[in-house]
Amino acid sequence: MATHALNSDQVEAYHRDGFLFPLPLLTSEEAADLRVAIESVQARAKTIPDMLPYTLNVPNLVIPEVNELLMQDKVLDRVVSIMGPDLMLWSASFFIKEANTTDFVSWHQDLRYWGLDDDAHELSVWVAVTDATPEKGAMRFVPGSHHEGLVEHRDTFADNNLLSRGQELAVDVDENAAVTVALKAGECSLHHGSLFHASGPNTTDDRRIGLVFRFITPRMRQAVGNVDYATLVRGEDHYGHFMAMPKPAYGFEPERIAAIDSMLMISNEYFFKDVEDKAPAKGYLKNTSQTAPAAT
Ligand SMILES: O=C(O)CCC(=O)C(=O)O
Repeated sequence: MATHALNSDQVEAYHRDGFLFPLPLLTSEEAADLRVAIESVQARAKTIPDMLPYTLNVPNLVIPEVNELLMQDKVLDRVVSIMGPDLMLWSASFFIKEANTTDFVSWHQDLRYWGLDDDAHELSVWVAVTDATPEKGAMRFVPGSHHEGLVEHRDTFADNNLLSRGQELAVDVDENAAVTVALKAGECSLHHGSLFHASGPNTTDDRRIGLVFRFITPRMRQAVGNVDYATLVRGEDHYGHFMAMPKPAYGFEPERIAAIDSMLMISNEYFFKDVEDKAPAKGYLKNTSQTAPAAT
């Protein structure tokens, strides 16, 4: 058995509830170091026009420490325990809630606007780079809601909603049944792509930094857009449904950023299906006030 594999009780709990937490991933010192690395790249990005969004939407391609983390056995062994040996990274992104802000995430299911064809083959690993307490806007999960399959959503495009379309579930949510996903810096949670989940604002004096990795199996297909990108991180791809993500642009090299931007523009086809006029002109950008510390 791989060193960091989940045990059978954990795998059963994931399938029953649609999530698993808390799982230790980094020590508090390692989490603090990761925060420094992230914030220093974001501070540098702020000095170059239009670069900050790439640190938020494709951090694995512009922040080396983020790419190193997602490739660690501590992450992949656990995902393999649930999804099987062949694994691709479909995306990575930040959910940053600045101190004392109203930013929130409405009740939603991740897979609603991703165009992917089978919710059994996607899983998110959400890493708490800082503590994620209820006051900081920890996520909330409704246990077992993933068994309902994908349900209707409505778009709100609310300014302080961190989701791309401000989308929210158009069905009743039993909020009393929800579980608060309180995590210490360095811990992570796993959740299923059809799970009902949400999170409230950060009412504290410090930022809340969440870093999420979305993994799929190679058999998944992009059913809404024409092309999609995912990079093999474990095992083999016997299907060829996805193009590999472009090379990293750790130095914000313009030609590499242009290739990343082409990938992001393609993802607008499914993120903004039927609301094409709302798609950003340059790559996909969350509807968000996420910022980064001032350049030093
Ligand atoms: O970070 C948050 O508060 C929400 C994140 C989320 O919805 C997700 O990772 O699917």
